[in-house]
Amino acid sequence: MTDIEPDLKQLGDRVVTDIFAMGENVEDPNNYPRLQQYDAWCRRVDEITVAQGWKDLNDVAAEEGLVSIAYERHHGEYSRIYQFAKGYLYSPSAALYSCPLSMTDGAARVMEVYGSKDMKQKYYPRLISRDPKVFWTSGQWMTERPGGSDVSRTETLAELVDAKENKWKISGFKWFSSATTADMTMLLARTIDPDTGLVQQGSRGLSLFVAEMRKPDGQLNGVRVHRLKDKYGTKGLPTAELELNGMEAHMVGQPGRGVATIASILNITRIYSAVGTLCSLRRCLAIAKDFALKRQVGNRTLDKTPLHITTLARLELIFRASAQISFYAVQLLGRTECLPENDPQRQQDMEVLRLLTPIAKAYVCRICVDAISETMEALGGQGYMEEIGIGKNLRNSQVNTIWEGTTNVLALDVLRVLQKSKGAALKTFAEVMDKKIQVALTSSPMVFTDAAQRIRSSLKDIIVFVNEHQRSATVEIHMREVTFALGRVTAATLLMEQAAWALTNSVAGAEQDVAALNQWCQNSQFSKPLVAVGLDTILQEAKMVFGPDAKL
Ligand code: MFK
Repeated sequence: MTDIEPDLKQLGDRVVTDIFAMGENVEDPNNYPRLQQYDAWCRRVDEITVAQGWKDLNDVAAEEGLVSIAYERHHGEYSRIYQFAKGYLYSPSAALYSCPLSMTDGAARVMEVYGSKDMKQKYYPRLISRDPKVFWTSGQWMTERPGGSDVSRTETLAELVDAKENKWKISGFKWFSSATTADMTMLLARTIDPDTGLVQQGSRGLSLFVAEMRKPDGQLNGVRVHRLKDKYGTKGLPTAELELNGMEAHMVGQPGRGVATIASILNITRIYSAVGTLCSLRRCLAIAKDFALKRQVGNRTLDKTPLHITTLARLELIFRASAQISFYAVQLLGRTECLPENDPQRQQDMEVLRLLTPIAKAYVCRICVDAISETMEALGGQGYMEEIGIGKNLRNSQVNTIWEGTTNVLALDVLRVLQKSKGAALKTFAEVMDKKIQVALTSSPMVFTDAAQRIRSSLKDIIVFVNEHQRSATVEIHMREVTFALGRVTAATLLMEQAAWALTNSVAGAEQDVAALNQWCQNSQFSKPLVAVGLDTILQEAKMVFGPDAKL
């Protein structure tokens, strides 16, 4: 482990020097991606030009091992924590290059778990290479015009060309393809039965495919770029609408299991979203804190102003809670990838991670984006100025509440886990949380009694609520609150684990850890009751808000 700290330190120095400059180059409006569809002879070329900084950020990512560390596994189950710690440093300076990296990471995992022998030889080594000349990035194409979250509406079709070679031709339209300059992509398509010509509808008719962006002669592989997206943020990242016309591809995993297989990518990119928003908050909070030390208001600096400092402390608390949740997900990801398959610890970790991932993405992204907005306010008008850098962090982070599943889609994913496991997932989750509380209580009973009582009571309320309502017709309405309540309680438990560890090991900052826990648990939002109301009442209340004549 002695190699990790110096490596993080050198990357920390780079993200405020050369990597920062690369990110700024990408964020310069003069360098935003451009699409040239035709050459001088009216031949279709569909060339996307990106900033030099974008290419440099790719090379840095490869050299720094931002994907590879997780797969080299030199540090066993801790490799994921090491990798994400580096991503955490890199991301706020890197103008969303973390987006192609997240999909590349997910694609590497799919190749490792589901790839054929050929795919493991051809793609896997490229996706995890540290050599920029060998390193490939991957896209991930799901969303189509008729549906984003509802992939059952997918129109793209896959026609079998050669069964022995597992060769397919894919045609359709992908509405959001991020990092369109990637070298390869993972995409969903609906297979045409070669015998009957029939196409199975619904999401169970979807399979996962891998395809290269270009053919060996350099021509695009049956892809036409219709246009680049004009997005609210992530401006330097090329996102495009693509028409696929006979794109050569190979099926990955079992036919009809596309959604379940691509979920391995989603579950990784969703953790990237949480960590990506978290580190943007860290960057913006650092700016706000520094400003508070220097800005004079009346006869004192802002950090001596009670209302201002209380506001910043609340944001710091949100950061700490979010850091605990996000890196707990990273820890579990590392363990599930490294422990032997038949290890009971692995089974338990997988169960907890499956429930935690949508909670982390939904809760952390939501509260951190709101908190970033407040850091902007903490600098007054200066915070609103582009040069300060909070604006671009806010714009770029906002996408994390949307892509790879919105807050509501993830809340419904939490419901999917609860219902599919028939309550077992929540039971395991509660047991794991309770064990952490017990360990903390044993180490310092006097310090943790009050917080432990509050957390246990909150957890009990959630379990009672879920058990009562998970089969009811109206359960969906409550899932956002249930998800957030689980987020709050997870953060509290992990803040307690952190404080207990810090006290036991006499670590500097232990007192702050205890204070953070107590403030989190005493916050009025923490034990916000979950209230069940009938569907009619909810609809009636919503309609009253919209007005009597509203069509909604
Ligand atoms: C950064 C730059 C951004 C630029 C702008 C971007 C803007 C936005 C661009 C996008 O559009 S990103 C959108 C990416 N799309 C998503 O994140 C999809 C969101 N929707 C979901 O996540 C839905 O929940 C899902 C598509 C997965 C629902 O699909 P189904 O087929 O209706 O779900 P179903 O039938 O419940 O599940 C099928 C199988 O997958 C089940 O397994 P079994 O067949 O074994 O029972 C599920 O358990 C499994 N599954 C679903 N989600 C899973 C999962 N397994 C593990 N983990 C998960 N998360």
